[in-house]
Amino acid sequence: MTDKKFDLLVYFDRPSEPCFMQKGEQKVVLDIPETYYPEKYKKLATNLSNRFGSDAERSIPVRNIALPNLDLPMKLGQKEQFSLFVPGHRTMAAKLIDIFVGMRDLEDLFSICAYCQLRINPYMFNYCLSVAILHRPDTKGLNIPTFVETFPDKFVDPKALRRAREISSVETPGDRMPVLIPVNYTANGNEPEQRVAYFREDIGINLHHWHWHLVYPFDSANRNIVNKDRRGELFYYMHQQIICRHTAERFCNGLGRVKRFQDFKAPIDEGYFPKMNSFVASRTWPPRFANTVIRDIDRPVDEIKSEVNDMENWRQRFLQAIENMAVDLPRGRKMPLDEETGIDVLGNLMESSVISRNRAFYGDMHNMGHVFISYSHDPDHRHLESFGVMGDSATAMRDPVFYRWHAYIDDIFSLYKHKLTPYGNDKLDYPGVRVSSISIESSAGPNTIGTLWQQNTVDLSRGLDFTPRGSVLASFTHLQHNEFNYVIEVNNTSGKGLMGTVRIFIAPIFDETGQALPFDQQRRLMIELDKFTQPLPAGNSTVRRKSVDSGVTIPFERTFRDQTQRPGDQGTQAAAEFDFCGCGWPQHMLVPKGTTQGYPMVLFVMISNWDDDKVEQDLVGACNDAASYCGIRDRKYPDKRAMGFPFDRATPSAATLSDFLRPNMAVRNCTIRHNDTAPQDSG
Ligand code: CUO
Repeated sequence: MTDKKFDLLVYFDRPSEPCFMQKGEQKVVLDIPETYYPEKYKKLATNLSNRFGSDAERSIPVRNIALPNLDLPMKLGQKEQFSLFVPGHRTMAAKLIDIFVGMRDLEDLFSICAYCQLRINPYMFNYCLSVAILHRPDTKGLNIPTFVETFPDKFVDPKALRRAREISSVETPGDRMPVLIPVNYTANGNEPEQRVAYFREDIGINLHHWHWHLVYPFDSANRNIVNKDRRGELFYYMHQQIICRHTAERFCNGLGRVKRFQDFKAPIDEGYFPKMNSFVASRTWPPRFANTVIRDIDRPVDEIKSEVNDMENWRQRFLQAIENMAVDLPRGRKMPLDEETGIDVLGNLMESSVISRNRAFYGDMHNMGHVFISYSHDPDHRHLESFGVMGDSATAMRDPVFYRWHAYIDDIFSLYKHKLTPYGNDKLDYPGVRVSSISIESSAGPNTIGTLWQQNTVDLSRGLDFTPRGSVLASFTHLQHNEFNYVIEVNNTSGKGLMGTVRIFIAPIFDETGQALPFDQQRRLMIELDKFTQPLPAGNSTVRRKSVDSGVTIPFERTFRDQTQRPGDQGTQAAAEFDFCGCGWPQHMLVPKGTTQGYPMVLFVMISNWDDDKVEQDLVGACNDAASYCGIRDRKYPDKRAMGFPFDRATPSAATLSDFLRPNMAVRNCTIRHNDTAPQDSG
């Protein structure tokens, strides 16, 4: 550990203020080589460093290095929006990531950052530096401040931000009251989709999605950054789980499943008015009116020229590949889609990432779906508008159409899964292990989970450029549930100790019309709640597991990176582990909202044979508590089975979930009961 890597954090403070201004609460200034000042500041260089350095507590010397060619990433204006989904932006970002990752030591990295911070688009700069920090060996364990703190404009109602600015200008830090971020500010009850706005616009969910795409970039000149174990499969699975979770929320709120966005020529029924302002671009995020149709894009400014027909062609090629269970490779070769790796190959083709086996042929279907939708209000740039929220991984989940698009993508993956041989007893059963029951222990009553509204705060000060210093808290309302335990009764009849993987899922029982869900539909709505390895002593035993220990979630304080909750001192192993692990479904959204009367769901548990699941690797020091949706940094995915096992494949012989059960599985009907009263303070 060196101090140098912590210095990089200055670049996450006040992202659009030039880096020669004082940074952070510790009043740091950078001693920047004169040649680094852009033309517009050059004349003032000496003056500026005196002005911002006069009461500084620390000065960081910036090494004068030979600068690489930055023409490509500098093509994007500093006041523009940046989207990972826009091919041109991706290429620029890939180049910049490559430069950051390639810097020979931290001093050089720090130096190139100073130069870039004064010239490069702040969103792109932040993204590329974050990716570099996650992938350079010498920056391991460095805390990247949560994105909501750096760019609160991507998550928070602008009225609340304006109020925060006022407060920071007129009140001293000790006197500042939290600013209230309202709930339900993007539409009223006439818009049915508004019933699930608490899910779509949840800050934690959007942070998770942004973080996931940060950990799994799809473009980089350095293939190792992209080529992670089963990343294509994880793209499929993490987004599939988002769709399951969103569907359950819809059912709890009297909404049906989303209509897949598969007719590219049909109007998109849902409108979305994000009501957010971009600080950097000084623009309002454009809305999409109801019944907008996606159209061919011709935007020279973004170097995009693409036709809706391209999407149709790519889709046809996917359907053909799945039909043939083989993909076309360049130069006429074919590659079979096998049981083991087919989904991973398809995931990379579909997203698509640079490790797509044939981007020229299968194109860029998923990313361009985001692009077509996000430019549907101004496909030829005649109104000089930038992209809508679907164009940014930090904001895309706010828009109802996100779920329609990803549900369709998921349907295509599911066509492939349907082609696979159903799991037989050899895969499903675990001879010698009998699960007699699963139940829920909670304060809400037996087999009942209580949900409620809770209020919490996030510190906005880091993102309020050009305002006086000191913390400015914003208080927001989010869904929460009371902690509960799973209690699983197991009988190991083998006569010796065994190891098992416990897999816990929950799913709706009825569809939107009140009909019992057939198994083939219900299995696709199975939400993974937890997965863990468990020693099973011979004979009867009881496994008791806390909801907060879930293998899909990270704790609330880690989603929001409340620095007061950090364990250990800065630089210690404990702090380092805490720091990296920002990817993970937010714990407060583990279970669906339920209803005030009590929403019926079915809880499922399976114990599989660990010998068939285990991946031999050293996990010491690895962040692995939210591995199901995020994998483990620099390690293999820690479960050999297909993601979503045992529900990822169809089982035509089972009409109901009961038909599917084996002796090593158990189910329990349970109830999610929502307390719809004013939010409780988390404190
Ligand atoms: Cu995460 Cu479409 O991939 O948003």
